[in-house]
Amino acid sequence: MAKELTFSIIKPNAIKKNVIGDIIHHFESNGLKVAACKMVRLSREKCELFYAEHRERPFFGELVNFMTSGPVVLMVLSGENAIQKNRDLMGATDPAKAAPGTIRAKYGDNVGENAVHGSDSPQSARREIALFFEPHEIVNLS
Ligand code: FUP
Repeated sequence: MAKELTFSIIKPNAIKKNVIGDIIHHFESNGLKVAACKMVRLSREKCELFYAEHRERPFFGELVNFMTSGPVVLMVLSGENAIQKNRDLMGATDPAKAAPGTIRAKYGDNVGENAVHGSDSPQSARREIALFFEPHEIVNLS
């Protein structure tokens, strides 16, 4: 399996819990490396663009309100099979259904405020990384 890049967000509820370090530790201790990282407050416009595929869903407004309610940490993660590995470490979308020990089981509050985002395919990863990072901001890790 070749090295892959994926996109990760530590969401506002996890930032409030002061667990940025623990979440990054989940990644680093499971073979993923942080290739880019910044803490920002998302604008509504950028957040709506990021979640465009969910625009017609009933939870869209609440999702954008939540994701713009406080700072988030945006990261590019690098490693073997990084997209699936990150999804496995996050756990199911609904924290109540997430396997014990996963990030969402530990820090998710509900299906909306579920602590972390991770790309679900190579296409999503490319799109999401390009939305938030310039190529020169991503470190080439070996
Ligand atoms: P995931 O890929 O696990 O982040 O899940 P989805 O792409 O299905 O959902 C994206 C985001 O929409 C979730 F992180 C939170 C939000 N969401 C809700 O608020 N309510 C729902 O019922 C489903 C998703």
